Amino acid sequence: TDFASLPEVDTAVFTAPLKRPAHVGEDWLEPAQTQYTAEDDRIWDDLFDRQMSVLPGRVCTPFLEGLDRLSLGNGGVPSFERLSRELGALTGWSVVPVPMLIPDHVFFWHLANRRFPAGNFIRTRETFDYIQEPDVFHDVFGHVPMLTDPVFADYMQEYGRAGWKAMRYNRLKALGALYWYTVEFGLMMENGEPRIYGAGISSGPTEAIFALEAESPNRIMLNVDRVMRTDYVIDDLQPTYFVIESFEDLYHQTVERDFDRLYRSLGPSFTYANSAVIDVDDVLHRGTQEYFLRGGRG
Ligand code: HBI
Ligand code: FE
Repeated sequence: TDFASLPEVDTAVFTAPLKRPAHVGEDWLEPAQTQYTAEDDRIWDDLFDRQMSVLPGRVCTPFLEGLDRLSLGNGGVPSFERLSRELGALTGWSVVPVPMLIPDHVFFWHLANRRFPAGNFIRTRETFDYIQEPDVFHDVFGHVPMLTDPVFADYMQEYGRAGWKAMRYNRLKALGALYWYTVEFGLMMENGEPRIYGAGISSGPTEAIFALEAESPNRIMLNVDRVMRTDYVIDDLQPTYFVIESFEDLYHQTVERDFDRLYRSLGPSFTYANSAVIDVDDVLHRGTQEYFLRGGRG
């Protein structure tokens, strides 16, 4: 596949019908990043401070180094141009502004070209704790520091490439599970203990402690095949977290797996419930699932 230009995709088949705003082109890129208000910058700073009161000692070292190297705590929403310049020098990635959730095939195409599409807008005080759509805080605070790690940066590009294959086999749901349990909610061993690297955990108010310390969720060593057969919840804390040994482990599992064979062997729906523990699992912690037995977020 040629990743230079955005190939024609039958969007009626492959992607949810997202309505493209009139001011963006086929690539869904905003012409420029928003000029944020003083209140927007204060929201960024308050979100930053809240996360930094829980993350040290819980998040992986490459994340903290990334925050530091990209000066994400220097006050206000960072400039994507500056981030792209600095990240470009480190790992060749850039950060590009998009208005909202973009179609899968466009998202994959940007990743395959080492461009990270980041939400342009920032949440309000009313939606400070939870927003459905990824905003600039989730995308830039949660995802961008990870792209300073050379191996993780390569994994993200491979994920984008894998997206094209998944679309040909109509297996986007399975590949989406891999994204969910790694890029969004992944844990990684560091000095013999799980640490956070998933952006869905590192950018949110409560999940950092739950993911690492609660009795409720399972913590299971990640196996790519197993994860791609596992259902996931999108609007609550996770029943199961998958743990990698290292980014090299994740990268090699992903590039060495023959996805053509895997997709041919997968059924149309997920095999395992999101709370399941199965025979082949290497279990670090078997969860009580008490949070979900009590009804979760409700
Ligand atoms: N769009 N802006 C944006 N951000 C995402 O994380 C995103 C997306 N579109 C599709 C998509 N993610 C999914 O394909 C992946 O989560 C698998
Ligand atoms: Fe995300």
